[in-house]
Amino acid sequence: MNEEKLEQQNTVTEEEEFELIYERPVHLTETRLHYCPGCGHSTAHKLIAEVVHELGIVTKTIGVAPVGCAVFAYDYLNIDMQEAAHGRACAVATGIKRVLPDKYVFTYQGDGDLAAIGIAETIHAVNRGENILIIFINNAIYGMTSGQMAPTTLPGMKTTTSPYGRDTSSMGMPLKMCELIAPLKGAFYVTRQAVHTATNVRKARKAILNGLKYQTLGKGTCFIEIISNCPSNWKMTPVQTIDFIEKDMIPYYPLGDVKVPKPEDLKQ
Ligand SMILES: Cc1ncc(C[n+]2csc(CCOP(=O)(O)OP(=O)(O)O)c2C)c(N)n1
Ligand code: SF4
Repeated sequence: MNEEKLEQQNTVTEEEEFELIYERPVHLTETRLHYCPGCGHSTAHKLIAEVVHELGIVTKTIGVAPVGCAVFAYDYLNIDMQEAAHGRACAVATGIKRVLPDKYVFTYQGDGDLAAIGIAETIHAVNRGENILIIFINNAIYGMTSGQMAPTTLPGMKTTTSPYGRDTSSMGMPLKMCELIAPLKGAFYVTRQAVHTATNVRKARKAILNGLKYQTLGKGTCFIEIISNCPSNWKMTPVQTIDFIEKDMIPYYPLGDVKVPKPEDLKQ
């Protein structure tokens, strides 16, 4: 074989050399995320963008952004978004869905937003069986405002407002939102997922896919809790947060479905 032929044989095209196995979801904007390294919000955003793309519903989807670290979700998701005042996302989503029933409507809320100031809106929206998807990011703390205790803060967990650890005798037990709302008749699909490992990310993605798909049935509220990391306010490295989620968060907040539709409920 002459040298020229040998060179041709050894020259691989870019396509041959690199098999594309992952790319930035098309419905994420080019805006640089402000989230801290290791924060679960980025992963949750990515999943929403991917699922909306997979279902081909970007022009039919409207999200409601919270107050909290995810306040700029509307800058990151290339989806129609409406900002809601602190805790009011479920009420705003209710209005949007009732006026535009053919749209896929979801809220994206932290635990301070949804389980503290917005708990009334949340419970009443689910109790009415609003046909919306609620995505609830539980990082057991108020992230944006520098780490105050949330309703979801674990027993004994130190925060800026529970510096000696959450004392449940005076501060109450952490609220398990899935278990709290699942018995309501209006709750159609309730599940708790996480985004700290690849396997859990895949499961969380499937849950978001189901939550949006079920909306076309018009049979009630879908509620997806996502256990998420907050390295900055937990005062841990991103790697340490994975351990904390496994050893401390999941035993208190077990992962998995809390309420699933019966096969007959999945008929139009
Ligand atoms: C009515 C009202 N009260 C308080 C605040 C201040 N505030 C802004 S974000 C926030 C906490 C958000 O925490 P969380 O919902 O858990 O979201 P994270 O930042 O952890 O994602 C608070 C108390 C506010 N913006 N509006
Ligand atoms: S403070 Fe916590 S929740 Fe907020 S961006 Fe940083 S890691 Fe994420």
